[in-house]
Amino acid sequence: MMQLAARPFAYSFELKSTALVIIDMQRDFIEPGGFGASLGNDVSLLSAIVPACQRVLAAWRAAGGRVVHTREAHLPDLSDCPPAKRDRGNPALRIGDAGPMGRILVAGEPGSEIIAQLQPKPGETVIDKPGKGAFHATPLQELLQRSGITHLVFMGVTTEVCVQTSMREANDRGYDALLLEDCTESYFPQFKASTLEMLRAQGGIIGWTATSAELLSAMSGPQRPQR
Ligand code: C5J
Repeated sequence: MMQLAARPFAYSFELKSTALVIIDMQRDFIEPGGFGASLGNDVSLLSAIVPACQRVLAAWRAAGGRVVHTREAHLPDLSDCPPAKRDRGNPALRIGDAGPMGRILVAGEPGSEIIAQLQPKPGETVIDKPGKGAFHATPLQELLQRSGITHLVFMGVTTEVCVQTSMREANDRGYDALLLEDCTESYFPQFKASTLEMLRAQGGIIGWTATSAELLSAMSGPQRPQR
């Protein structure tokens, strides 16, 4: 059992029953010239978390922990994209339109790929999700249950959209979920700050938050289990 300093109180987990879930670290959200940038967002805010994510992913892999990557990616015929999602508002580019890195949020397009620095390794799970949450219309719950996973450590983007939705879905399904504060980001700093607050309010009503340093310290400490 490992325990780390976290908010609102300590978070305990066993590596064998915990998955690291990396939400939507895709080129279109994070790299200049992608979908996020084309909407006028400052993507440097998001790319700033990449080194911290890399440190956590490297330590998690070295410890032999289970890794799940998600991508927000629709089928090429958009049959899994409800009109309510595609038609919302009046953006310059809609899901499925040709953007700077291929068709926006469509599986197999360059922009929907995970950034090079966090590329999945063979054996790691990659889930394409049509919604904001990682559980909605995906096999994630079944995969986690089959592997005896009860705890989830989250990183990724964006904090208040796909990360928060996934954490709330995880909470409803009975997982103990932790979000790494410096491994998640939003195009809107005030939304990130509010999301961290609301997730851990009321005694951790949705889950816990901690820094990557706090997690890495717990993983390198004397409590590290022999597997
Ligand atoms: C958004 C996401 N922001 N991955 N997707 O549309 O948070």
